[in-house]
Parts: sequence; C-alpha cells; structure tokens
Amino acid sequence: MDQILLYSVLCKKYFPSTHESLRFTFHHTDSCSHKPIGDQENPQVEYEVTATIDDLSEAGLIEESLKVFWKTSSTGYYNSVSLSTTGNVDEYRAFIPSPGENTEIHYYMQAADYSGRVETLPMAGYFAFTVSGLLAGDVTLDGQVNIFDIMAIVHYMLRISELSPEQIDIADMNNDNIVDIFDIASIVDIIISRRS
Ligand SMILES: [Ca+2]
Ligand SMILES: [Ca+2]
Repeated sequence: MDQILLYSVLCKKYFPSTHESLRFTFHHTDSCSHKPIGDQENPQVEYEVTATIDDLSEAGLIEESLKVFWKTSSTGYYNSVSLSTTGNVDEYRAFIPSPGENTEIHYYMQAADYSGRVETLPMAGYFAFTVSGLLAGDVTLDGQVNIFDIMAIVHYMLRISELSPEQIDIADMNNDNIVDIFDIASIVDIIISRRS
C-alpha cells in the first residue's frame, strides 16, 4: 500500500451522485463554507473543493503538485488552482473561481509524492457540476462580484450609463424594484464576506 489517498469532501448539491473507484473513497458533506444566495441553483463567486490527501508511502507529498484542474465544458483546456493546507491533518483546500453563469464545470484533483507516484481524483475523467442562473450581485455579467459591479450601479443611478433589464434585475438585490444604495450595500456585504 504505497498509493496516495485522496478523499474529496465537497458540497453535496453540486454532485449528483456518489463516485467510487478502486483506490479512492469519496464522500460528500454539507460542510460548504460558501453560502448560496437566494435560489440554490445560483452560481457562486467561487467553489470550494476540500480534499484529504494522505501519502501512504510516507515519502512526503510534493506540495506544488497538489492541484485542482478545472475547465468549463465549452473550453478545451484545463486551468489549475493549488490545493493548500486547511491546517487540519492531511486536509487541503482549493477554490475554483466562477467562470460565469449557465455553464458546466469539469474538474479533477492531482497529487504526487516523493516516491514518484502521481494520483488523480477521479482516477480517470472528471467531476462535473452545472452552474445555472445568475450570480447574485454580478451586474456586469462577468462571473465576478467586485467594485466594477458597484460602479455599474452608481453609474446607472447617476444616469451616466444604462443597464439592460437583466442587469437591473440582478442589481436590485432586495427585489423592491428600485436600484439604490441599499442594493449597493448588499453587494458590499458579498465582497466583504468573501474576504473574511
Ligand atoms: Ca461583475
Ligand atoms: Ca433594490
């Protein structure tokens, strides 16, 4: 037994079924740190992936090799984000940035150890989850919630620039049919909560 074990601990709602393979054990929990806003189908700013990675060879994991590779179903290449320790034994975490709305994200994890072994999770293929609906606060429709979304609302309020009906719908965070400072405050909350 010298393989590297990867266990994924992922948000249940993004994974339609339990995956099993010969070498890895998968389980799902509800311990997601990101909170959906409104509809559970709404996209998030980022998607947390937590994995338990244990080098049974005891050769030592190669930290730089611990990665999550992800792509959308419509792009041909994988991007990567590093898995870093959560502080708990053998537990690592990465964040897949939101690629936007109405898309499917494919991803897999990779780990290597100093015995030369490289493992991926799943062993072949990828996990997939769909992102439907619109990202709360993403007035600019670029998949990010940041200062530019606030600026878009400010410019709209000052009549410097227009927003489409869809954008106005997103900008009206409290659904009172008015786009005003209270909606900006809601978006500020999203940005601040992400950084805390
Ligand atoms: Ca945006
Ligand atoms: Ca409003």
